Amino acid sequence: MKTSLVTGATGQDGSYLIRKLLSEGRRVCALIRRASTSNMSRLSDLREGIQSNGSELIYCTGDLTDTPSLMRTLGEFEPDEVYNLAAQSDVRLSFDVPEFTGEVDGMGALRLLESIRRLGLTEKTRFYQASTSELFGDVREKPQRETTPFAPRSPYAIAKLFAYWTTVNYREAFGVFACNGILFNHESPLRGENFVTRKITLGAARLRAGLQEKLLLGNLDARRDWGHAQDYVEGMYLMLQQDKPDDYVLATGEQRSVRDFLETVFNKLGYELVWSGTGADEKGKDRKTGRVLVEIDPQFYRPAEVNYLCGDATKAADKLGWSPKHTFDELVDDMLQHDIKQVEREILHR
Ligand code: NAP
Ligand code: F7E
Repeated sequence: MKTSLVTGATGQDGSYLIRKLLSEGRRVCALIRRASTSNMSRLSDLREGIQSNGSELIYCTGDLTDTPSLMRTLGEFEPDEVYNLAAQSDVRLSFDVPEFTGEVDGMGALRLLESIRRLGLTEKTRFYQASTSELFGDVREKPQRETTPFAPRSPYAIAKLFAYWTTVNYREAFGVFACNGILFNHESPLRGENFVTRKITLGAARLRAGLQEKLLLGNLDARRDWGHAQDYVEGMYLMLQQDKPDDYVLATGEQRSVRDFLETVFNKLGYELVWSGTGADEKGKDRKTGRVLVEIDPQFYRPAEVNYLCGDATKAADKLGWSPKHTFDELVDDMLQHDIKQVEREILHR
């Protein structure tokens, strides 16, 4: 049985990837950063131990800022694969905690790769690095692909740039089977509530139920290439099953603005947004009732914004046979239906 170690196991992608790896019959070591409060909500239905198909799930404790815990875990399990998904992944927050973000997102990848080397696992352990479309930042080309120059715009992206090149370097210098997945935004009902898509689907569901007055947002004109996280973990897995290590963009090739996302969600709930005002004074009102549903709060603006991202995943399609399965509409429906039910439960438990 092959063993896969997943860092960032409690996050959105970690929870989908663990299910994928278990379905492939793996022994999965899920690295958890233990805290005084539980962070296991996305894994609450997964029991530690042997699963019904013979695969196995093991929870282990570790932190990307703590080399001994990484050495201990890698040494104990000698995994065939490491998927490094752990990160301080909030771009806005990275401007407030730049050093911490660098430690986890940049140095964390180095700590893992150097531990693999020191433990003599360079020939055994394949490594996936969760790289990001944020590397393209102030984009130099449209759409963005593997050869597009990087132009990072945040401490998050700069830390991820360090991790990207560290991954390439360990592949070239030490022969580690190491891959960068340069993933464009991917969302799901398990997305953190601080990211804009989930903030909108949950906020709109709460607003309709009378639990929230309005939605306060930042830059509505930023454009993103949004896919479904379930499709993207398939691509991560495929990258480590190839004959040779390489770097791949995963994206849908479609881009929409935050405003488009908002209008789609509100339409599905029976509202029609009409816009008035400009900049921080802009408001979105319901056409029928005149009720203000959306307002701008400048605290959600970023010191430096990434305005436009749209990926070209041709290489992943050709070499991995990967393509996204969910449409944009299916993604929004999946998130919104989930959040409507979540709000109903919230009301029941009041
Ligand atoms: P996420 O939901 O924010 O999950 C991040 C995970 O990292 C959580 O499990 C978190 O644990 C863990 N973590 C944070 N700091 C840690 C540390 N010091 N040591 C160990 N674990 C730590 O992120 P995601 O959306 O699943 O994304 C997964 C990865 O892909 C991240 O590296 C992200 O930067 C990258 N990425 C994401 C996207 C996207 O659109 N989702 C696109 C491109 C790249 P806690 O539960 O303890 O906080
Ligand atoms: O912002 C704008 C904001 O925080 C998207 C992470 O997974 O994907 C994610 O990073 C856009 C930005 O995601 C609000 O200014 C407007 O332009 O949902 P987000 P992100 O920054 O694109 C990449 C690929 C990653 O790698 C990251 O880890 O939406 N926006 N108003 C807002 N954003 C937030 N969060 N909140 C607002 O109120």
